[in-house]
Amino acid sequence: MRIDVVSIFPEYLAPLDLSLVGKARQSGLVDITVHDLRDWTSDRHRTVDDTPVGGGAGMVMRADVWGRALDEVLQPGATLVIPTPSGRTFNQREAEDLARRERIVFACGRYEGIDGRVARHYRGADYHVEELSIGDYVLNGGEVATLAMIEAIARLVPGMVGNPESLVEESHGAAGLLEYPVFTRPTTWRGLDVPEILLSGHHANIERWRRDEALERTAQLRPDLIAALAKSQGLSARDLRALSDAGFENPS
Ligand code: JD8
Repeated sequence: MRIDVVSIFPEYLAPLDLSLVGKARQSGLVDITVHDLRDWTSDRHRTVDDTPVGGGAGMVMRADVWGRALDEVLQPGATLVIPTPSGRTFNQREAEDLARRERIVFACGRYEGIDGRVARHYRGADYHVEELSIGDYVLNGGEVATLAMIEAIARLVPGMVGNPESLVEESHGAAGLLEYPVFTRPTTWRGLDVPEILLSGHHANIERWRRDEALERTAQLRPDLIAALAKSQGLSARDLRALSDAGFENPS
C-alpha cells in the first residue's frame, strides 16, 4: 500500500516513523511519503491561505495551491481522503475498506479548512474522494486525524500484525463487541486479584467469561452495538441470559 500525506506541518506526521507503522515502512509493507504543501506555493511568502469569500472569521486554504500539489501527488485510481469535522464518521468498517486500496492520499487542512471546490474538482475527475471525521469534537487541523486513520488502516494490511486472529476479537472487530478486560502477572496487585476463572485453565469457561464480560461492557457503554450485533449476527440464548443477568433487557 502506498500512502501520501500533504500538510503545512509535515513534522506532525513524524510519529509514523515509530512502532508498528515504522516497522511496516522499513519492511516495505507500507510505503508512506509526507509532503509539505508549501512546496507548491508560488509567492515568496509561500502563502497557502486567504480570507473567506462571503466574510467570516479565520482564513481558508487556497484551492489553487492544493490543486498544484494534488495534481502531482494523486495517481490514477488513488483515493483522496480529506479529514474534516463535517465528514462521514471514520470507523473500523471504513478502515477495513481503505485497507484494501492500493494508493491513498491524505490532504491535511488547517485554519478554517480547505476551499470546498477541491473535493468537488477531484470527485469530478473520477478520484475516490472520502471526506472523513474521526469524531464529534473539533481539532485544529487534519494531521492528528490522519495519524489515527493511517494507524487504523496500516495495521490491517496483511502481514502487519503477528496474529491476524487477534484482529477478529478486538473492539469493533468482527465480533462487533467492545473488548473484555485483560490481565497479566502479578496475579495479585495492591490487594487486587485477577479473576479466578482465568487461572483455571478451562478454556471453554474462560472463553465464555470473556464473552459475557464483552457483552456486559458493550451493553453498558454502547447499546447501539448490541442492537447491531443482534440484527447482524444474532445473539445466542446464552448471550441473552448473560445480558439479562447483568440487568440488560433483551435487545431484539
Ligand atoms: C480537518 C481545519 C480546524 C475545523 C474551525 C477549528 C477530523 N474529528 C475532527 N475534528 N476536527 C477535525 C478537523 C479540523 C480541521 C481540519 C479536520 C482542517 N480544521 C477547523 C472547523 C472549525 N477550525 C476532525 N477529521
